[in-house]
Amino acid sequence: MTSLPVDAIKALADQHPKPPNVVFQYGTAGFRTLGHALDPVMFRVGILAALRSKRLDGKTIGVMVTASHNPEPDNGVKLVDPRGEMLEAAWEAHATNLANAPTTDALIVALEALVQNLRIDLSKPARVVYARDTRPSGPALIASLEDGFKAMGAEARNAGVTTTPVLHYLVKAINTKGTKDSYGDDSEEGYLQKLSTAFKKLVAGKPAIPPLVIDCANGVGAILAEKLAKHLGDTIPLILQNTAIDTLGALNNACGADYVKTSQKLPPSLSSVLKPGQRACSLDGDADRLIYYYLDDRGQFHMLDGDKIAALVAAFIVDLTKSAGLDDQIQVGIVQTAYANGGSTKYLSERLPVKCVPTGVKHLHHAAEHYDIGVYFEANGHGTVLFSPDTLEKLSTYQPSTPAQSTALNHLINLTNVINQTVGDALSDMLLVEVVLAHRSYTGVEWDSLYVDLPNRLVKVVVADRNLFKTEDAERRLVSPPGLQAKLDELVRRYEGGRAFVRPSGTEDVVRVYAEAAVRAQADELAFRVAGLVYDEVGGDPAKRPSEFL
Ligand code: 16G
Ligand code: MG
Repeated sequence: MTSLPVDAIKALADQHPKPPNVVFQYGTAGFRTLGHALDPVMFRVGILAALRSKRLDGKTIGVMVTASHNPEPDNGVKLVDPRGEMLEAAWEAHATNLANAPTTDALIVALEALVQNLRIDLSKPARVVYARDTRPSGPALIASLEDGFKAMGAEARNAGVTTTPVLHYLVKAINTKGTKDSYGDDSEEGYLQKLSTAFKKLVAGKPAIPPLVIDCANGVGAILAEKLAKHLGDTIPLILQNTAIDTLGALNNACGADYVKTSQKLPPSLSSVLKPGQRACSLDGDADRLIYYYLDDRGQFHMLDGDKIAALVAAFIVDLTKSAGLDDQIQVGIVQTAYANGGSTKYLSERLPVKCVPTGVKHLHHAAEHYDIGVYFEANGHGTVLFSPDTLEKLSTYQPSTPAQSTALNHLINLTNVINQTVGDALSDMLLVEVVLAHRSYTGVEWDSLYVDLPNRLVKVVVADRNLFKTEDAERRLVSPPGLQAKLDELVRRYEGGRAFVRPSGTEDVVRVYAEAAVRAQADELAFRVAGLVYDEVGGDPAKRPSEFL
């Protein structure tokens, strides 16, 4: 192919017309909206994925069809770059541009421009691998995506119904196959083997692990968790809950990681299952977020979120680097966002370098790459640990001088295999957490007591145009609308341990408010007062002002 297959594209594009008056945007999590609205977007994403592959010399590009923790009628799509990472930011704009081309002819013009501007060599091969979650709108959207591949003559591999992190794994495994950096066998089975083998080595010789309850959010995580349970055998008994992937409306409904984190509550479906002191965790709808929790003896709910996971894991890795005699050569660092609980930031920054970046995995991931070992987690439970290429090299060539050093070194090497380094992965993170708990002989109680969370509250304000809100300092301060930040500062000063920030959502037409304070009632009050300021600032109708905005 030396020029675009215009006729093939035209013929198929006409079957996926873009309706007028809708505007699509490739946001932090790709395109995301009601599933039935996405047909034209899928077709165009199929073409774009093929072009991205050609631009990168035929490397395999991933496409994941999911709307993660969103309710069932929503769906979405995102692209995965060759090393298993999020799509390069510059291409988000190209994706948005193609998705909004109003007609088939306009689409062709946009494609021609893209090929020319980016000097895409169309004679290169196009290779893609794609998957979807369990949403009912998935199969039709996959068919539209496949039309996009077909129009471009791409070599397309269907990975079926699987989790987002498995798709990221596959992309990296395919692109590293047969090289010295081979990431593992390029199949779901290869993924399960890799994680479970490393896990078994890491917990060998430790006391039996008590059963763990997993809330699968009635999503694709249920399928993978069941397969994983088989691989793990009796090394860790998994009790799978919320596995109703075929029940309409069940996905993420009153369950899953986002429900637990946002409502700070136990999913009602677990109330008759979970025993006091027992560990449980929730995955989200595509299994890339993880939140742990337990009930204490009085039945009170305690949440162990992404910040707690980061604290647990980072301290363990630091100890291993010390025991291995590598602490002067390998620096461990943390990456968080403004949503990290103030309690966690204090605890971590007294021990390690901590960087704060804007919300969204791509920001965390890239910042974590600057450390030898970068631990990144969003409070919402999305995160992973990255080992730099130098660190991996050091671990494989280092000569330990004592048996204790050798043991610690092996643990570190096994950790690099249990951790999915391409992206946050609920099942991989779950195994990681279980390894640390087993090594430390911790229950949820000891883990929880690493530091105390400040009471906090999230509120959203529906606004006509969230783009009026602009932030700086990793979203911790507003620069626009002018003057609003000064009002917030004035308000926050009145609350002990108070902290609050306002940012436009990257996934919904709302502005989000986060507040924390030394005591619960104050955190709630601060959040609602800030929400009230935001509401008034944008000229919200006083008659419709939510009453809780004080
Ligand atoms: C997306 C992001 C997640 C972020 C969330 C914030 C990815 C893969 N996912 O789900 O990291 O926490 O958006 O949503 O980047 P918001 O902008 O609506 O608050
Ligand atoms: Mg998700």
